Amino acid sequence: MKRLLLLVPKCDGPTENKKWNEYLSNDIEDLVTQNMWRIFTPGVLVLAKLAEETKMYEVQVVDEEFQELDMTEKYELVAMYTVTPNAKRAYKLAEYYKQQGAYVVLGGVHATVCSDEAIKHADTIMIGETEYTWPIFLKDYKMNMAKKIYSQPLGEVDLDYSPMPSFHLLPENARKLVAIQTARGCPHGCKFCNLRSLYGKQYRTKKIENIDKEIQAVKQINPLAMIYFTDDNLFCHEEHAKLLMQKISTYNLTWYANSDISFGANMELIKMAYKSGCRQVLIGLESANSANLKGLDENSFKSRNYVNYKSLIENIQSCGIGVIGSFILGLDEDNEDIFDKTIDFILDTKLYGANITVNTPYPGTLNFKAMCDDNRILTYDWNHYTIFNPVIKPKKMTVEKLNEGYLRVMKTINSSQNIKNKMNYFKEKLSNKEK
Ligand code: B12
Ligand code: SF4
Repeated sequence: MKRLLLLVPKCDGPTENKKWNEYLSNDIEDLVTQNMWRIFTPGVLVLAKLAEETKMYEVQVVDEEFQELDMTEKYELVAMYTVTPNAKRAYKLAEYYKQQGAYVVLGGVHATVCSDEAIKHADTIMIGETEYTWPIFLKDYKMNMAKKIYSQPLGEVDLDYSPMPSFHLLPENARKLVAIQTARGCPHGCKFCNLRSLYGKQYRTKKIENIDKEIQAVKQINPLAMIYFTDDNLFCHEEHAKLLMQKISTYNLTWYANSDISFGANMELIKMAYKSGCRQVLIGLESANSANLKGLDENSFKSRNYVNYKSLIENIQSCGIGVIGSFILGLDEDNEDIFDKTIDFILDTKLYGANITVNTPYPGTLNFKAMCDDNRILTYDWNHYTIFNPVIKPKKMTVEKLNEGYLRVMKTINSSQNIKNKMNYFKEKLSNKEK
């Protein structure tokens, strides 16, 4: 059997000892890390399954966020998942494994949107989704006829053919919160988002029975596992979400998901979600400054909903589901008052969590094109593209002010007093619910 390594390289970060932001102190680095959901990157488990099915490979999966990479191990085939901030490390590892005699494949988001760059470092690159192309590659590779590029047209993969991910390969320390994807796509098309360059415009769902099988498989490796439904927007297809929740409501499952704010306007859906075990949703609120939201997504959905943000968050949280709001600081309409506005918004709404990022134009997005055209990109060193490190010149403030403000927002919302206030709010909401 040939040895195949499916590898998710870690993001090296902007400097040797700074993972997220080159200017900020180490305690803020730790806070950013603590605020993150730790999840083993799920795409490689799909490729693992398809490779296992050929019965020709001994498959190993490594996500460097969870496992140490043993550089003494030898493989015939090494395939890596790339996002923009791990691309440079992936290229370095590609050179290393090629020198060791391995055949190297690169895929995932970054290799898809920067294929001309990625191809210089790999024997083969896989553009886009790979349910159809990876098995073809494996056949070609077996016959020594592998092509340089395999490319999947956008939006054509039928998710009924997406195999059960090889959850059994997950390392022990990655079995607490496990990713399951139930659909691909999102109706909004935000300017800063890479989704459409990977999945196209269509919204595609998996069959409920297949999702159910995936949940059962996760429970087999850890009966207490929590599930993170990684769909980019779980509740945007109401019927699919309801069928899913009906199915899982008997399971005593705890689960998290990503959503847009329209979830907060649908009390029936919120109650079903709570009942079926949903305890946190991550929502891209993007900005506490409404001027930024106009035109941020295709139909200005976020701009139209801004006036209701607070009441919609209250609807969700009062039912016992914590909202993690995601914010981008340094958008084009932001001046220095955005920091106080963001702090006030977060404290006011008693958001369960806040994911504070800075405006980062990822290649392949409309935002990236606009920043290139305006000559505002400060560096093309992908290690700096962590979403917590300024890489463009903000319009209405300096980079220094953006960093100072970022620090202040993080310190304020994470102060022990503010965390205590928030926890008291949740205790009160939950005790009211029980009455
Ligand atoms: C869940 C999730 C996470 C989880 C898990 C990590 C992960 N990458 O999945 C967590 C919370 C840890 C996370 C962290 C980060 N994430 Co994230 N994440 C997602 C999300 C919402 C869903 C991914 C998912 O569930 N995939 C399910 C699998 C089955 O689908 P898939 O990944 O598309 O896999 C298919 C293809 O891509 C391909 N493929 C996948 N792996 C491989 C490997 C090889 C070798 C090959 C050939 C092909 C291939 O084939 C698969 C089957 O068709 C995506 C959005 C998205 N849909 O991609 C963002 C996304 C990948 N994340 C993003 C970002 C920015 C990050 C972070 C950098 C944020 C940060 N600073 O921490 C880190 C990077 C960490 C990392 N190693 O990926 C961006 C990446 C943009 C970019 N250009 O880099 C995305 C695209 C979000 C967006 N809307 O723009 N993320
Ligand atoms: S709502 Fe979220 S997933 Fe959908 S396009 Fe916007 S950023 Fe991407």
